[in-house]
Amino acid sequence: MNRQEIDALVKQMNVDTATGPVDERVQQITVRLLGDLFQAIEDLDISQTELWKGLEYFTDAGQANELGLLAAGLGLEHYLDLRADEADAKAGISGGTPRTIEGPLYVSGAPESVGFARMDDGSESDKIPTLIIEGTVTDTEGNIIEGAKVEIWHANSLGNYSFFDKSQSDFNLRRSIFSDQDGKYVALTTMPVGYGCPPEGTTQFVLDKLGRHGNRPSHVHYFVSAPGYRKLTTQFNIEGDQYLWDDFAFATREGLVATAVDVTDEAEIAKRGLKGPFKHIQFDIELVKEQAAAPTTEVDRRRASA
Ligand code: MBD
Ligand code: FE
Repeated sequence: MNRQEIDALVKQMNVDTATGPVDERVQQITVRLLGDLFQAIEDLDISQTELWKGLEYFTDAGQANELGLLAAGLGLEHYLDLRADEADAKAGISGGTPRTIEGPLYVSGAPESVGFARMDDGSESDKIPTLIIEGTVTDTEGNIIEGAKVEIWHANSLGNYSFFDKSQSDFNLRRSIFSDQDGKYVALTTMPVGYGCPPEGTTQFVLDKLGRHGNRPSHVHYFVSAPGYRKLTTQFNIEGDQYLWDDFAFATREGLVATAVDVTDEAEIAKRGLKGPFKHIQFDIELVKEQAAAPTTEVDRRRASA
């Protein structure tokens, strides 16, 4: 079949057969995606068996709750960031901390505090280095922003995230810190280790077919929001990790690489109320003012809440 015949067929089956109210947008997208799919079946001569294997794959991936992970691993989520950057540029918006993907492992409802939070539950304190993350939230002119909500989440020493990993305590390594009167936030936590896709999972199954690994570098996620500013979704990825520029989710970007500095100075350790050496990461955040013509940075997607 040629494209004209395909489009006519899809229209006949999914437009002309309407007998009730139509959601025009859903109809438009459905017709387009089906036409593109039929065209791909033609072009690649996709067999019936291959088609059913594909549908069965989505059943399995959905049942395993891995479709969000798949979207990250296939580059769909990063592509949406590149599109959002492009839309911003077109609207004349520039500056601020770069965005990068949310990923599939955010959980809402983390404990809140002002200025400072300890994020870890202490269960890995003797296994991995202590990490202090701190920074200042400002606008793009360097004016401090007090009361910005800095939501932070990261993995433990095994690359696992609480809630999804039921062996961890509730909200371990997840906190919401409001910037203080100096615009500052400080998080006392443990060094994250990079995530790896479940080796027997549905995402790794596809990555294997593509000859790809399913690893991320060590990283820390952020949502930053403040009244009058555009919500920022970002992460920093940590210098020195072998996957820093080989991230299966394509989230590492210029401007989002952080260096974990070893602090061994006794006075510095004492000042922090710690017992031994720690690692320190400075991650300052610049928010862009909300403006009338700006594309929204809020994304409505299903998220876990606890
Ligand atoms: C992660 O921790 C993550 O950030 C992404 C994008 C995908 C899988 C695990
Ligand atoms: Fe992550």
